[in-house]
Amino acid sequence: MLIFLPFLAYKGENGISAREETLNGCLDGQIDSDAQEDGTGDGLSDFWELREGWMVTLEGEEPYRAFSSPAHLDLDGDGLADDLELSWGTDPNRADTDGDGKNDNVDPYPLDRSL
Ligand SMILES: [Ca+2]
Ligand SMILES: [Ca+2]
Ligand SMILES: [Ca+2]
Ligand SMILES: [Ca+2]
Repeated sequence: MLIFLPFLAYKGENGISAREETLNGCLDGQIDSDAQEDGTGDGLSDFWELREGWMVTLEGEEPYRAFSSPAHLDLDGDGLADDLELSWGTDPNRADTDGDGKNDNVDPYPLDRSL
């Protein structure tokens, strides 16, 4: 049985419901008229940050998908903005992606905990 919840089901043009945007702290919390809305101005659209994300591949481990925040430029506070985390392939939710004790911004090998 399909339960139809109009409030949850309504999607803005970027494919994210107003409720989901609010829950995720999108800056305006409004239904978007612009599919490319980028609340943080980091060049990554809200939709992309919430739904696409990118793969994080730690040395010797299975890749996993990480999602950045459409409401924060640097959610994990490691000094690397989400767009830099993307280009480095690091996890925007973990200041120390590989868990070796050195934060991503000072770790010359942020995806290898042996280096
Ligand atoms: Ca953004
Ligand atoms: Ca960061
Ligand atoms: Ca590290
Ligand atoms: Ca490392």
